[in-house]
Parts: sequence; structure tokens; C-alpha cells
Amino acid sequence: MAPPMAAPPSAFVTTVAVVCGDVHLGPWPSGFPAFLDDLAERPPACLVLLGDVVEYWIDDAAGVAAHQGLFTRLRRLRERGWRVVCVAGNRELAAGRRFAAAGWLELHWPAFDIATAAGPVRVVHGDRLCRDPGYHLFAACARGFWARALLTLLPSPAAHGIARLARWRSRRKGAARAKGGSLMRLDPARVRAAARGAARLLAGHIHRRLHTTVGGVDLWLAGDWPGTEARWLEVRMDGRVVRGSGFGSHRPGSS
Ligand SMILES: [Mn+2]
Repeated sequence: MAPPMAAPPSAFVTTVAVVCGDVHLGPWPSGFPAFLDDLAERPPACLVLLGDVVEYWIDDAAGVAAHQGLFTRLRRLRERGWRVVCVAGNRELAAGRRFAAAGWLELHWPAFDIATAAGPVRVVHGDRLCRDPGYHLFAACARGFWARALLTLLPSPAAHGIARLARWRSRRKGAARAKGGSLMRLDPARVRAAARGAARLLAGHIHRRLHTTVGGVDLWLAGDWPGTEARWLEVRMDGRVVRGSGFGSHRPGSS
């Protein structure tokens, strides 16, 4: 007699990575803390934060203090066997040693590859996939040595003030852009270049949740975290990508 069939593993057991984008943690309610609490109860995998986790980041003690809730939860995931990766977004241009040390996380840029049976599934923030020459020049300068050095020389309140002002200006610009249809800014040549050698590409930045093909590339946009909603993607062992559901949502978190 054939042995009884083992129950099929729940889909999450075959998940190699959970990918979240554009959480934009700040002084407002977010579903992200509750989501991380729920994740800690799941079988360990790799958590990939694809950038813009926080509204803005200055790599100093005040930055770490402002996000203790986030870092405590990321460290707990590490203790439970999770690997935690952050692909720096445009809000983490200044992220460095303190950011990585506070969350016990690996900081990657511009991409992180998740190994699957179908080949690497590549995660990028998404800012580099868009047509925006002015921004690319700004980002290149901001990532440079002199801009970082200048920020570390400023008194902490001044550095945080400048970052908040830049965010405020960018939000106004972003609102105007969103009306013009941000998907139109995706550049097929940039998408193809970013996905070279990968089975598919996962990105954020545009704050839309979408599965599409751009320049022949299978592209998944993770979406943002409006209010206390939770939006994430799960990458399975076989290379498939699915939208996450079923936990972490509708519970206002404390950070
Ligand atoms: Mn962004």
C-alpha cells in the first residue's frame, strides 16, 4: 500500500524572498510595523526592502533614533533566521554604515539578485528605470563623496532640516508628475539594461502595483504602502512572483 501523501507545503514555505517597496515611514500611521511583526512568525526567508523604506534618511544617531521601531523589528527578523537586505532608494541616498548597523541589514545598490531555479530575479529601486535627466544628475552628485562628506560636517538638526525641505519640494513635484502618468516615464532601454542576465525584474519607486512587460522584460512593480495597507511581492523557489496577501494589513502599527 502506498504511504499516505504528505500534506502539500503551504505556498509560503516555497517563498525564498519577500519584497517590499516604498514604505516611506514617517510621522504617520503605517501598516509596516505590524507586517514585520507578522513576518517574524513565518518560516525564515529573505526580506528585500527595495528602497524608500523611510521618508528620508540622514546617516547619524538622530536618524537611527527616529526609526528605532523599524530597526528593532528588522533585528528580530535576523534573530529568527531571516536575511534582511535593503536596496537603497532615492530616500536612502545617504544611507551608509549606521543604517546597515542599526537594522543588522545588508545594504545593496543598485541591484540585488534573488537566486531561484529559473535564474536570478533582480530587485532594483526603480529610479534608474525612468527618463529623468535632471534627477539622474542630482542622484549621481548626492551619492558622491563630497555631498556625503558635507552632510556629515553639518550639525545634525541642519542636515535633517535640509532633508525634510528636499522631501517637501519633491512631494510637490511628484504630485504634479503623477497627474502626467508616471508609467510613461519608464524607459524600455533602461529597463532592458537593468534586467540583463535576470529572469525578471522587480522594482518600486513609481508607487503603482503592476505586472507588465516593458522592453521585453517581465516587470513587477511592488507598489507603495498607503495608510495602513500592506503591499508586497513573494518570490518562490521556482522563480515565480506572486502578490502577497493574508497578513500584516489593517492594523495600525506603532513605530
Ligand atoms: Mn523612490
